[in-house]
Amino acid sequence: MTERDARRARAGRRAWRLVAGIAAAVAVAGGSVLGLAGPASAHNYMVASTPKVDGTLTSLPDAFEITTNDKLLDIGGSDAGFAYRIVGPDGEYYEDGCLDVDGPSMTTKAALGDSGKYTVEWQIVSADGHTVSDEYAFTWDAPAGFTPAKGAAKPPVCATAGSDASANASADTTGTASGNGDSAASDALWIGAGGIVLVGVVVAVLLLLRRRPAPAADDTDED
Ligand SMILES: [Cu+2]
Repeated sequence: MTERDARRARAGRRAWRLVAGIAAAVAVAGGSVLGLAGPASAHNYMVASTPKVDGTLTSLPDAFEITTNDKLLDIGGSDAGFAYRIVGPDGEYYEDGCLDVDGPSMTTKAALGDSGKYTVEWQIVSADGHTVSDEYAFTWDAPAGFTPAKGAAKPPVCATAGSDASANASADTTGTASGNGDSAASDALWIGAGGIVLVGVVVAVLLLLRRRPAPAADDTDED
């Protein structure tokens, strides 16, 4: 290769290294904010659930439940950062919008619709303050004589949150709606931030892969 080509190749590699370094730094910084770069063992993980992952329900449970390995962080009993959705085969939401966070467990109630494949979408706040979310499928095989409930196009807002006196002492009438709005907004924020970090990690990995020494340039195009 000519000297000019060699110089250009070196400059190119330097530029890639710089971009890769920046991307990696952004990913690490974002990851440490969200705890993604921290030890995975610090985060709560699901150890049991009703219904079970990929299980089949043949009768409506009193409550749907996610149980994790550690205490959940429910700051001020506000359920902030927690979400529990039961999505039907029609894409509608069947949970009642009310959450109960107790120790390592989160529960909600849902009246299911027609039989079929449902998805549980959940998000919890780990003991260390970081959110963890996941989803899983289960099959609803309704018993004879069951009257299917009607789903909601959007995740329902809990109608009775005001009865939780400790959490909503001063906000019986207006607190319910605004409280859930906050929660939905913070969910979106977490999901958005996680997505940005993920993009950063993917970019960094791609750039690092590209840093492999280039094969001797073939000069046929220029010289
Ligand atoms: Cu964490």
